[in-house]
This record gives sequence, structure tokens and C-alpha cells, in this order.
Amino acid sequence: MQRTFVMIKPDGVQRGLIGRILSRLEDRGLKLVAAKLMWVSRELAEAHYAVHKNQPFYPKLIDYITSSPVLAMVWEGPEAVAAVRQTMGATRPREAAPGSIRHDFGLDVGRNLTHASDSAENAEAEIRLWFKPEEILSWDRDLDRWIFE
Ligand code: IDP
Ligand code: MG
Repeated sequence: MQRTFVMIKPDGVQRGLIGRILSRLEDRGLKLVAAKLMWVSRELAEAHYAVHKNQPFYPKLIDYITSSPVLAMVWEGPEAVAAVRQTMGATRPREAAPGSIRHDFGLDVGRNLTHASDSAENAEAEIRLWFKPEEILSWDRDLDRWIFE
């Protein structure tokens, strides 16, 4: 099983979409292993988005992510990184596939609702950045044998 870091960004929380976004991941069979509602400090936002530091949109991205609480999570499943990226859809909501979260709930790239790690390496680094080891649970879901082959 693979783990991936997922965040519902401030627009998703403010718009009351937490439940619907989580339902899509649960419905798909992914398993929630950590979650916390939190204000993101500028320091954490800058560490998380360090790779985008030289992008023109970077200052606005940091303002956006720190503007209101986010829901930070870890989800687990087979090839969870790719599976969750697929459920989120392309970065630009107007280019995201119908049925994906970014398509179905969004329009602008600067209000694209969610973050999900884009590789196994980045998932491990992001989980380490956002969560303490004891905040991540190992638990058996009785349904697992009906979802995981
Ligand atoms: P991702 O979230 O799909 O991995 P990245 O390219 O890693 O997309 O960009 C990180 C975040 O930066 C995006 O989710 C979006 O919030 C923001 N972003 C990316 N490109 C633009 C842009 O051209 N204008 C405004 N914001 C952008
Ligand atoms: Mg990214």
C-alpha cells in the first residue's frame, strides 16, 4: 500500500465541500489514515511550495493557502499517489476531466480546491512535513478485503 498527502485548500473548506470531497476518496476505496484541520503558517506554506518559489503566481499561492483553515490528510491505497491525482483532476479546473473534483467544483487554477502529492518521493516528504509519525494511524478496515485484491 502507498500513502499520499492530500489537502483541502481554504476554498474547499470555506465552500463547505469537505464532506463531498472526502466522500469521493472514500467511495473510491481509499483509506483515511490521518487528518487535521489547521491554519497553515507562512513558514509551512513556503516549505510545502518551495519548488514554486520562482513562479510568478507564488506570492498569491502563499496568500491563498494561509488565508483560512485547510484540512490536511494522509490517504492510503494501492498506487494511492496516482489514484488520488486522478480523482483530483488536472491542475487547471477548466482542463480537468469531467467527474474529477477540480472539474466538478472549480473554474480557476488559483482556486482549485485540493492538493495531492505528485510522486511517491514527494508524498513521503510532504507527509513528513505536515504530520508527526504518531498522528498517522495504522488500522484495519473490515471492508478492505472487498476493495483490495
Ligand atoms: P498541482 O496542485 O496540480 O500539483 P502545481 O503545478 O504543483 O499543481 O501548482 C501548485 C498550485 O499552485 C496549484 O494547485 C495552484 O493552486 C497554484 N498554481 C499553479 N499554477 C498556477 C497559475 O498559473 N496561476 C495561479 N496559481 C497557480
Ligand atoms: Mg504540485
